[in-house]
Amino acid sequence: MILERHPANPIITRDDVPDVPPEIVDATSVFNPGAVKVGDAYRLMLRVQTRGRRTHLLMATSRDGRNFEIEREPVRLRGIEAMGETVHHVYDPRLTMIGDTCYVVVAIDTDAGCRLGVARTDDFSTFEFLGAGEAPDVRNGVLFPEMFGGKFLRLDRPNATRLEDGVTSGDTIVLSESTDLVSWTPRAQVLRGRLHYWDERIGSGPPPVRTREGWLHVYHGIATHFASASIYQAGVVLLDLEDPGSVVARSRDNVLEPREPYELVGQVPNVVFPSGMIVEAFDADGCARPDSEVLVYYGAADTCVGLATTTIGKLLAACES
Ligand code: BMA
Repeated sequence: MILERHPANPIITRDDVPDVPPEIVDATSVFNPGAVKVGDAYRLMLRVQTRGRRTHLLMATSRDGRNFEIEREPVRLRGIEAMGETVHHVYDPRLTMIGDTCYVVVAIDTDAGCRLGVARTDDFSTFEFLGAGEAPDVRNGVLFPEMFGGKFLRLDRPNATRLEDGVTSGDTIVLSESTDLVSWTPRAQVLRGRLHYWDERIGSGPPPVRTREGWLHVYHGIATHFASASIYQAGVVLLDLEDPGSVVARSRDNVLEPREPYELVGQVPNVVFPSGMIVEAFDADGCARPDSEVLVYYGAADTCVGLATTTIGKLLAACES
């Protein structure tokens, strides 16, 4: 088994979400968290949905990565009003530490489609919204944890396809670069979906992790060729350290798929959606150690949060398969 589910799964459910009136009362679901570990503190940014199908973000903190205390104050992205557009939902945050600053990339549903916005925080209580890119319809943005020649790099997924159920999706992951985190230029197409198999449509999961072998990246794949529902799974790919636009190795099979009742049944059935990943041990050069424990946080059926653990070595081995 590459990824082992935590015995206490799902580790966060709607019952754990505090009421924060008037915004959050009797939450419907909590899923797709971003994750970082700073010092000894594990931090999640949770996507919480209410009965009005409104979306809020809540921070949660833990000392062991398993038991989380959820804050009673929703995250506010200061300055998001400056977008000048009606913002319907801000969701699926991906968290990346660059130096001592935490950057948050969020999907933002507007009348003009889904855009990727970026915010930053130094204390996890005040979040400064930096802006949203011009690209009209793009999702699943993740920042690399370091800069390349003065530029930020991001993996993102253009929503080039509208599925029969009206959901927009895509089958490519693109490497983009920026100097200010707001204007992005596509640099390379990194990955394509594999028609007929587990990852026909794809999107980034958590941000990539530096290893000696390359950038290790967990992504989600969607099998769309089954009659009743799309199946969201997780897989892994290794990107070149110097040239992250090129693929070194890619898992043939998924490494996590919906199997447990809380993954098979819920707001959207058959979904595991990895969005946060914490690596416990790095070597002196800043590369994740092969024997390091890895915690993968994922949304289950768009309803609750699951945790699965593995090691860097096991994920690397999955890429080679
Ligand atoms: C994707 C996104 C995710 C969601 C997933 C499964 O398109 O909307 O937020 O978890 O679908 O419904």
